[in-house]
Amino acid sequence: QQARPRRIDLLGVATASGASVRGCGMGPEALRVAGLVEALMELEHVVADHGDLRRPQPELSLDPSSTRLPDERKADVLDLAARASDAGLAILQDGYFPLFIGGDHSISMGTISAVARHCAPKGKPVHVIWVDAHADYNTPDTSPSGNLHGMPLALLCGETEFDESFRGAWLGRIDPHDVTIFGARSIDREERRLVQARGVDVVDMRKIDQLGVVAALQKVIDKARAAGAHLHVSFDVDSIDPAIAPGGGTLVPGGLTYREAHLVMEMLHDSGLVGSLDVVELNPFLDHGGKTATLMVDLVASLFGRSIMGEEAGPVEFITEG
Ligand code: NNH
Ligand code: MN
Ligand code: MN
Ligand code: MN
Repeated sequence: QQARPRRIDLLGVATASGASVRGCGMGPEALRVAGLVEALMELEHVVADHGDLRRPQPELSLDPSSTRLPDERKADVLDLAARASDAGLAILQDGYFPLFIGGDHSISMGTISAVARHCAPKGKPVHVIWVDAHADYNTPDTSPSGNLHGMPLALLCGETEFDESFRGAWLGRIDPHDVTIFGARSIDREERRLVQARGVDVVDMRKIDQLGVVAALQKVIDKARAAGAHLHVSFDVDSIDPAIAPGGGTLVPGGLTYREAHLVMEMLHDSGLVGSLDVVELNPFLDHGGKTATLMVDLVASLFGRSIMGEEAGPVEFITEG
């Protein structure tokens, strides 16, 4: 059980340049409108909102063929990742909890880079739990879509340099063995090969169904605790079942239920290991009246200590003996 209150530093990255569908650049604002800051303050945390990183978008001409070119979108992704990395590092070095709100999942190239840069000099291991319907472990060679939000984990794990711009000093790296993909149910063929070859831990939806979410997640928490790791949670809204979280551009059926998603956050809170969080891929344009945004605010509140019976109840004891 972590001590309260915490100082939480909110940083939006307002972009959809890594995604196939426009709209998740509005994600940070929707989370604020849904009451993110108020929910954290209600839990007695102190919140500092740094506002949003964004890139000025060049004016599109009336020529219908003139949409944003892939190279321009890539430049957006790289620039915003670099800036998110520097801003996140500054927050961590001040001793605060960075809460990154996207934006598409390409922003995690920067946010996790920040965590790696912060922890590496101190010899502190990092474990990343990537809660997502997808593995996001494509490279430009394996990606069927070319969308950069399908590639951040591969990049962070050093699969590819992409190009010169990725050799910048800003890029902190992580080891594929220090990553757990949780909730996956859509992995591309070549991507799956890569994930298996690198030994990335994949807790897919079938495993969650068979083991139950408690046992499946407890393994991840135990591993992170044994390593003495800083646990980074990268939460893609499409991990949740589309029936209750329609506000995403790449929905896949068969996701986490309402209570499974909350239990994940409640157990992560009780672990006391979580040091940083991403909430990504919320697309307010596709959401149904703020349903997904509101759900995400409630899930973040669970991660920061909201519980049904209040904190006096303490964490539930699990019977672990067989
Ligand atoms: N795997 C697909 C791709 O690389 C889909 C990625 N889309 C996501 N990832 N939303 O979380 O294009
Ligand atoms: Mn993702
Ligand atoms: Mn996804
Ligand atoms: Mn290793």
